[in-house]
Amino acid sequence: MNEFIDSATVLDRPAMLRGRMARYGYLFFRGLLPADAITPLHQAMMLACRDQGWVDAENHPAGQPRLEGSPEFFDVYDNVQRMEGFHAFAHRTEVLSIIEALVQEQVLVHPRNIARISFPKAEFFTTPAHQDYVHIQATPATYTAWTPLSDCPQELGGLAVLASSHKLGLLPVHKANGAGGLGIDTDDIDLPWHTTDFKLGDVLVFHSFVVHKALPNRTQNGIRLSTDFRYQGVSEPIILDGLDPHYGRLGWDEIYRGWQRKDLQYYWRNLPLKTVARDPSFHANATEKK
Ligand SMILES: O=C(O)CCC(=O)C(=O)O
Repeated sequence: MNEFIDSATVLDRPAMLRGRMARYGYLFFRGLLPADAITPLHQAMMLACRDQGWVDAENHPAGQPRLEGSPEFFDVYDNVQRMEGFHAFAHRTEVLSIIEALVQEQVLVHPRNIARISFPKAEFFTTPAHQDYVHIQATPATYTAWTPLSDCPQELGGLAVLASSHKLGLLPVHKANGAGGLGIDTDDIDLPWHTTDFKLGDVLVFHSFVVHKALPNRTQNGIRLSTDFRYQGVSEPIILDGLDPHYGRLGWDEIYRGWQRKDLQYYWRNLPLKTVARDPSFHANATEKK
């Protein structure tokens, strides 16, 4: 795997950011966010794991790996979705300015914010190579910001991008284990994978057509916590359920109970959004994995 190209040095050059995104399909920023913007969320999520007996006092996994989407997963994940700090983290100005440079208009932060909890000893469930568009839909000009909530060396299961693969258009999908449940066969694609040993504060932004995957968590007892948030320009259409909480289990009223900040609640309702229905055919037509 090659090392990511670091765009932290060209942060204040919007045309350069757009140029690099057009060329590689991603922008990586070393040290974009201060540690104190991240560690409280890491601690809160670990505490939510500890409350349910998923981790011990050292934050080491207790018992079997918990897999996203399994019934017990929601014992913790519903509580993460309730956290004001988790949703507020999607609105960091450092990230919003980058997206604004890309879309060149007012930014819509998708309310459907996602956190990942990746256990060791669950390699089969590592997020497969995929393009986000099949899940997000509506407009290709959607960007994901992926942020690990701690240092994330490759062995803890960071994210890797198939550089420039957004230029290949939409690729066929097969059913797969791991987040999203859809994978792409990349064996015959002659493009390089880029990744890094992520440090606390690093942020990876990528286009919805770029192929990316998680690396397996090969540590003995480390849990990788990360967030993935989506952004687009307000004039682009958005899928209707992109305005719902991730997994749609809780209503926003339930999630917002006890929050301090009103400006982070229902903020999209004041925007002139164009919503479109979800196209179910990506999942419906996915082939079995060879
Ligand atoms: O963090 C992960 O394992 C998956 C993140 C990702 O690829 C995505 O949400 O599109």
